[in-house]
Amino acid sequence: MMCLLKYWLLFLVLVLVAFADCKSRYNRHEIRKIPDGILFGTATASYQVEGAWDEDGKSENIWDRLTHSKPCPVKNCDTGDIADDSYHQYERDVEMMRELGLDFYRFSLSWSRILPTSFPDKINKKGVQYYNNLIDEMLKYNIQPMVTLYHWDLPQKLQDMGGWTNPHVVDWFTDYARIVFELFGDRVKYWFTINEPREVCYEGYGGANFAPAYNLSGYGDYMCAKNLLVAHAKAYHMYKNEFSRTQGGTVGIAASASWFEPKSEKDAEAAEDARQFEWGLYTNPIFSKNGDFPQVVKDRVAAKSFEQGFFRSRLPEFTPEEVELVKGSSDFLGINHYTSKITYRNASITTFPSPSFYDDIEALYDYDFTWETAASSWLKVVPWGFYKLLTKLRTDYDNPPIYITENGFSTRGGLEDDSRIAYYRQYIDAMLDAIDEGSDVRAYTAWSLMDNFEWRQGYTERFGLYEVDYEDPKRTRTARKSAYVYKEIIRSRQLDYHYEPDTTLPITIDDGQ
Ligand code: GBH
Repeated sequence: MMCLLKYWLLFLVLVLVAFADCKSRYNRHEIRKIPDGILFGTATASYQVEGAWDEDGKSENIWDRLTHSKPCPVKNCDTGDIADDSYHQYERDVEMMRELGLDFYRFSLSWSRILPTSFPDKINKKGVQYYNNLIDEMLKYNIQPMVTLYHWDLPQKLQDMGGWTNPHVVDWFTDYARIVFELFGDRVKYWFTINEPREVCYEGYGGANFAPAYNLSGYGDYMCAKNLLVAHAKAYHMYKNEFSRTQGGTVGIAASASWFEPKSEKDAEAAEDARQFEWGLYTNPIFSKNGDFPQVVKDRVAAKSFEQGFFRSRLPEFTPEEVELVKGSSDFLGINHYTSKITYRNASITTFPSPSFYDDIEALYDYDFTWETAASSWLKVVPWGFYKLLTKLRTDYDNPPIYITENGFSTRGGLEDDSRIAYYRQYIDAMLDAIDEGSDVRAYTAWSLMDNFEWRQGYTERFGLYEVDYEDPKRTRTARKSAYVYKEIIRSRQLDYHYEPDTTLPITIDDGQ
C-alpha cells in the first residue's frame, strides 16, 4: 500500500514538472535545429572600439567633442580615446571572429577618419588603409564584412552646421557614401547606411542623452528624421544606379525597435502609437506600401502643433517626390532589438513638457516587475517581445527580408556570464518561433564581439562575448563563457539549453586555416 502511494506521488510530481515545463515556453529541453542559410555574426561600432581618436589624420567627431567636454558627461569621465584600441589590434579582432566561427562581422566606418574635412576633397590614406587591412584580414578567413556607414560619430564640422537638422546633410552624406562605395565596394557586399535613426534623432537632437545633446524634443528630432531618411534613400539609389551592377552588393538600414506591450486591453492604441512614433517614424516611410511617415504621427503632431499656436506641423512634410524616393529604399530591414516596455495611457498624468516628442505620443512606459534586468537599467529580458515584434514587422510590411543587426545583454563584467547565455538562448529561440511562422530572417548579430565604450555609461556596462581589460594598455581580450556557447550554436546550428562548455580549455580556431 505504502509502495503504491509512493508511485502515485511520483506520478503526480512528474505531471507537475511536465506542466511547468510546457508553460515556460523559452526554457525548452529539446534541442532545436536552426534552419540552414541564416548567417551568424557579431557587431561593433567605430567610436566604441577603434580608439586612435586623433591619430593618422583623423579629425574630431561629435563623440570626441562630447566626451572631452567639461564637466564630463560620461560615467567615470570615460572616453573613446583609446577604447578597445582596435585601430591597432584588428588582427586580434579577426582572430576572435575565427574562434567564434562567424559568418560575418558588422562594424562601422568613422566618417572623420576617412574624410578629415568631412567632404570628399581630401581622403585620408592612413584611415582608408586601416579599413582595407581589417576587410582583407576578414576575407582571408571567409568572414563577410557587413559595413555601417554611420554609427553616430558625425564629423564635428558638420555638427557646427546643424548636423542632421540641416537639409544639406543629404548631400554631405551621399558624397561620403560615394567615396566609401568606391573605396571598399569591390569587397564589401553588405551595407547599412545608418545605425538606429531613432537614436541619432531622438537621443541626439530630441533629448540630450547622446551627442550632440541638443535637447530639442518635438522639433529637432523630427527635422533630423526627415533629412536622415532622404539622405539614406539618396545613398541607396546611388548604389543601385551606379554601383550595383559592378559590385553586386545589398544595401539597407538598421533601425532600433523595442516591443511596446499594452498594459491592458484598453491600452492597445497607446501601445500602437508608441510603436509608430518610436520606430514606425523611420520604418513606415521605407517599408510600408504607401510610404511617408505613419498617418497617426502626421495627424497627431499636426493637430497638436496647431493647438499649440504653430503655423505648421512640427513634423516636416515629405514632398510627393520624396515619398517615392524613400519608399522601398532598402533591400532588407535591419533590426536592432534588445527589450520591451509596458505601455499605457492615462490622461490625468501630464509628465512631459509641451511641446515635446513624448507629449506627442501621449503614452507612458513601464516595466513589468517580474522581468529580469541586465546591467543596463533599460534592458529587461522579454524574449516573447522579440517574437511579437518580428510577427508585426512580417504582417505590417509584407514580410521583408530581415537582418537582426543587433541583439545582446549587458553585465558588469566577469567571465562567467550565465545570464548573458540565458538571454541569447531565449532570444534566438523566440526568433526561431517567428521564423517557423514565416518571418524571413536572414541574419542574426550578437552585440557585441567584445566589451566596448557603452556611450554615456562608459565602460561600466559590458556587452561583450569577449571581456576587455581596460587596465591593460594592450586591452587584452578574453573569451567569456558566452563566447563558447555562441560558438557552439553556430557550429552545431542548434540551440541546446543543456550544453555546458568546458571553459578551462582555450577557445580554438576551427576554420581549418
Ligand atoms: C544599441 O542601441 C547601439 O546601436 C549600440 O551602439 C549600443 O552599444 C547597444 O545598443 C547597447 O546599448 O539610458 O534609459 O535613457 C540600443 C538602443 C537607445 C538603448 C538608448 C538604450 C538609452 C535608454 N539604446 N537607450 S536610457
